[in-house]
Parts: sequence; structure tokens; C-alpha cells
Amino acid sequence: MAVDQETLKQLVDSVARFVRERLVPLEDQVASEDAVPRDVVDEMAALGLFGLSIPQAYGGLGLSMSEEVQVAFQLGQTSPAFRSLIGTNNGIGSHGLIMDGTEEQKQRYLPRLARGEIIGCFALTEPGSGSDAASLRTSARRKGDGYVLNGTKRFITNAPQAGLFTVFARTDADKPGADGISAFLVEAGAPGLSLGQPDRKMGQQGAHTSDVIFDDCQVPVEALLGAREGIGFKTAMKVLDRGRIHIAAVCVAVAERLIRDSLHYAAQRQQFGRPIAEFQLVQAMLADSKAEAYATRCMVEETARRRDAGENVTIEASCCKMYASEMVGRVADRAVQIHGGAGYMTDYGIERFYRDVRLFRIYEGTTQIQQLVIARNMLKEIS
Ligand code: COS
Repeated sequence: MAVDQETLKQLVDSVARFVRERLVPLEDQVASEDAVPRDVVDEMAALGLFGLSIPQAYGGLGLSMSEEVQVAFQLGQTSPAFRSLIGTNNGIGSHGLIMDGTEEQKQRYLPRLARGEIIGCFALTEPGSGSDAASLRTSARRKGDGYVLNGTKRFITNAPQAGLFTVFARTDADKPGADGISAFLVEAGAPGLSLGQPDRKMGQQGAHTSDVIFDDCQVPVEALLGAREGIGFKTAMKVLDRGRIHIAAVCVAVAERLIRDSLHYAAQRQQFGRPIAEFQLVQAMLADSKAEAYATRCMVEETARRRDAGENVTIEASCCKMYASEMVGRVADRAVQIHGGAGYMTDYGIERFYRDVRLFRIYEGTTQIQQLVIARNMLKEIS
């Protein structure tokens, strides 16, 4: 336990209230304006949400994985765009630095990330390198007292807001796979760094992604993460392992929200002279969703607990990400079905969640990549 039970309870209760009273009423506005209002961002920072998982020594709350998932179970009960804004500072945009950064690098960036003064992002994917992350082509050439980066990163979450980019680039052109990759901490405004137009997406309006372009981008030697070349790919994999548990917790939260909305709708919507909740075919959909969300909550809690205990949970993290993201897709589909025509109409917000959750099966590793990670590691265990 990183914080005492009473502090954790207060935090979880505050986040639940914030979501219910402040964020849920803004869901339509955020979707139509494609932006989270500035005052909401400030309130999130005041609640400590940008630094949930950043160690206390660097100004964060230092939550354990088990504690973090309890917060995610609440924070995820609204549009995923809100979570996305704080998601990178607590996950892929900071944990490379936390796991493998030098002390100077941690001191320089983590306190600002924890306060939400800067947004961190994770620049791994490229136009030609998605699931096959080790094939990335962005180069980092040593020149004088620094490196020169060239290449394009694609679909980078929070890039339009980012102050700090963890960039994966090939420092050794002679090593084509994972071994030649290093990670760099590149600050917004570095000469030669530019952004593409924000991407137009299927869902999650209010959360932004864009290309990040490096054109002879010069960074000092101190930007090399961990001051070591060749460890970047492993850093990326470790960061993704951890992030997958968090994403799975968010999937549970969205599922629980949709089940609640569906239950209330079914209880009040009358057809054939009674609430549709009294019909067994509707009850079956509610029951399937409930059981699947509950099973997923249990696996997320168990995996988080085992990670906190120091176990290697690569397999379990991928199981969680795969099962949770597929589960919330089914739950969202049933929510549309229970709402009938209303579920298809924008005004009810259910179709928005249906589009929003589609991303969970894709980012931080597709379902197919999770299958591959699970099976490969199972085979490794018996060999
Ligand atoms: N933790 C620590 N090290 C890991 C690791 C993990 N979870 N997974 C792999 N590694 C290490 C391996 O042990 C290997 O090191 P050694 O050569 O010293 O043994 C090295 O990293 C390369 O691993 P591997 O050979 O498994 O790499 P592959 O190129 O075959 O790719 C997959 C592995 C497919 C799993 C990887 O490319 C992947 O996760 N792709 C999806 C990327 C992704 O999630 N993108 C989403 C965008 S970011 S939001």
C-alpha cells in the first residue's frame, strides 16, 4: 500500500463525486466542441489526477497499481476523453522515465508532469510501424554533443497538448530489430519538431492525437532516456505491460456505467404494457453484461495485486487488456440494443460510448497482439 486506506477511500470518493457532478454533465459539450474545458483541466490537476502513479518523491500521489485501478474504476465512468487527458501522465507518457530514467531526468520532468503543468506522450507508432513496433525507422544520429532525430510518429495521443515526448528511435542503423532502439525525452519546441493536424477520429472527441514530425530535430545528449543506447524497446514493452492493466480498469468502468444506464432505461421504458426490464430476453442481456464486467473487475484487481507483489504479470496484463476491451465492446453493443432506437440516436449518448470504446481493442496493442504476447509467453514458460 502506497497510501493509507482512509486516504485512498477519500480520493476514490472525491473522484467518484467529481465524475458524477462535474464530468458527466459535460459529456455532450466535450464531444461536440472536441475539447475538455480549461477549468476542468485545472480541477483535475487540483485533485492530483495528473500525478496518481508518479512517486511521491517527485510530487505525485505514488499510488500502487491496486490503488490506481480503484481510481480508474471511478474515473472511467464517463467519456474516455477525460481519462485520456490524464492517462498519459500516469502511464505511457511518464513511466518510461520512472522505470529507466536517470535521477536528473526524473527531477527535471516528473514534478511538472505530476502537477499537470506539462503533458507527456509516448511516440512509438509510425506510418510503417504499428503492431510491429521493433521495425520502427525514426533515426537518432549521434552528432557532436547530442543527437539528430529524423522520422514521423503517427496517432500520438495527447501530442497536440504535449510538453514532453518520449520518442523511440533507432540509434544503431546496423541493428534492424529491437536492439537498435533507444528512447529520448524531447521537449515541445525542440528545433525541428513539428506536429501534424489533429487527427479526425471515430470517437473519443475531446482526446487528441496527431503526427509528430522530426526533421533534423536536435536534442542534447542528456535527452537519451537512462543515458543508455539500445534499451528503448524494452522500456516501451515494460511501459505497455503496465499501461494495459490501467486500460483494462477503464474498460471495466465504462462497462459499469453502460450497465447502469441500460438498467435504468429498461426499468422505465414501457412496451407491451410493462417495463422492458421485465422481459427475460432483456434480462439476459443485462445479466451477461453484469457477469462479464464483474469477471473483468476481478481479473484486473488480481493482476494489479500480483504486480504490486513483484510478480511478472506480462501474460496477465495482456489477458486483462484483451478480455476487458472485448468485453466493453459487447457491453456497449448490448447497451445500444437495450436502448433500441434511442440507443442509435446521438441525444442519448449511448452511441457515443459505442464509438468511444472501439479504440480500446486497438491502442496499447491490438487484441491480436495481446493474443500473441499471451501465447508466446506461455510457450516460453514451458521451454
Ligand atoms: N518486458 C520486458 N522486455 C520485453 C517485454 C516485456 N514485456 N517484451 C519483450 N521484451 C524484450 C524481449 O525479451 C527481447 O529482449 P531479448 O532479445 O534481450 O530477449 C526484446 O524485448 C524483443 O522482444 P521480442 O523478440 O518479443 O520482440 P518482437 O519484435 O517479436 O515484438 C511484440 C514483440 C509484438 C509483442 C511488440 O512489438 C508489441 O508489443 N507490439 C505492439 C506495440 C503496441 O502495443 N503498440 C501500441 C502503440 S503504443 S500506444
